[in-house]
Amino acid sequence: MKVLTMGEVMIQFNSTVTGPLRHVNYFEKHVAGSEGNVAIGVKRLGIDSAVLTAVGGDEFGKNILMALKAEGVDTSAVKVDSSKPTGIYFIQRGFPIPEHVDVVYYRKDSAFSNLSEEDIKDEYFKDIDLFHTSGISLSLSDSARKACEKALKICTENKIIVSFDTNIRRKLLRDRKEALEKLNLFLENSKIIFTGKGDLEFIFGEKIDNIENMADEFLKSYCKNCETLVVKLGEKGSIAWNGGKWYHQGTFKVNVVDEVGAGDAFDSAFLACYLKGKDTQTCLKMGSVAGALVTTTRGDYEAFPGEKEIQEFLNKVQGKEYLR
Ligand code: KDG
Repeated sequence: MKVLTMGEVMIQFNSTVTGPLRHVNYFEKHVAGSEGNVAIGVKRLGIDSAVLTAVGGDEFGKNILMALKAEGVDTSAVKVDSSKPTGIYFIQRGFPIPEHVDVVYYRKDSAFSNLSEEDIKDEYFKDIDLFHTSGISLSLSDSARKACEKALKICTENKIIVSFDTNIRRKLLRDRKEALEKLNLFLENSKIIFTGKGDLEFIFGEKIDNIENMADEFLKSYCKNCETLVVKLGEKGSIAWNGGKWYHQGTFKVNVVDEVGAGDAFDSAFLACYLKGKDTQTCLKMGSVAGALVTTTRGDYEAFPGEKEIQEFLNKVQGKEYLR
């Protein structure tokens, strides 16, 4: 089994203290970016992976390649574009809203944003069972979106399972109309779709009372070929629709240090379980464990568990999972 993910892998500068960035003197440097996180996550759970991305020929690009290789992710579909910079971003904590995390991007005109259809080669899809990307990649630039759409076409022609996370980033999309225009092809053609309560509210332009009703509406209106829809609800857990039935999963209580990356950890564990043929309830539970564990350290993927660690965690917390 092999997964190919497509998206911008970046360098994250993670504030070690709270407050406005102008007064933060110390940052931790991490490799991050949603789809790269998923490639690392599934690999830690024993599924081979590759990432289709572009980095600059700079030190940060080298850093990303080093990290992906160290995790055993296949980097043969990584383009090194020496004429463009690697995307970077900063995490500001607790300001101006206490407990809140703000993300500040420096990724305009980055190597990945300049990726185009010509960069998408058939050979990248050889031996691939599942392709995963997200709304972030579709929002970065027209050329990156067209490149993703070419990847989608190759997947459809070769019957590769397509998995998609709506991952709406409000700093990258103006409004729901733009979001729907850009995400539409992937919503229509993906077999597995991950979303979140916030993303559904953005897409429908209204607050949600009943999450299942809203998710049903989402499926009916936009997700023609979807077989599994997963809605991540943060500390309220997650639900999944599959085979005409809804499944529910609570969250695990951990000491949260950094919640960025939790959604990607969830997707990775869910997908790894899915590819191993596990049932939807088990996939949800594994997603929930991985999502909880990565929040216990700074950085998006460092605390992503392997099979053994998931078991150790479950043995310890058995019976203590709960819907908050
Ligand atoms: O899911 C975590 C990502 O959001 C983070 O690493 C940055 O990929 C990122 C993005 O575009 O927001």
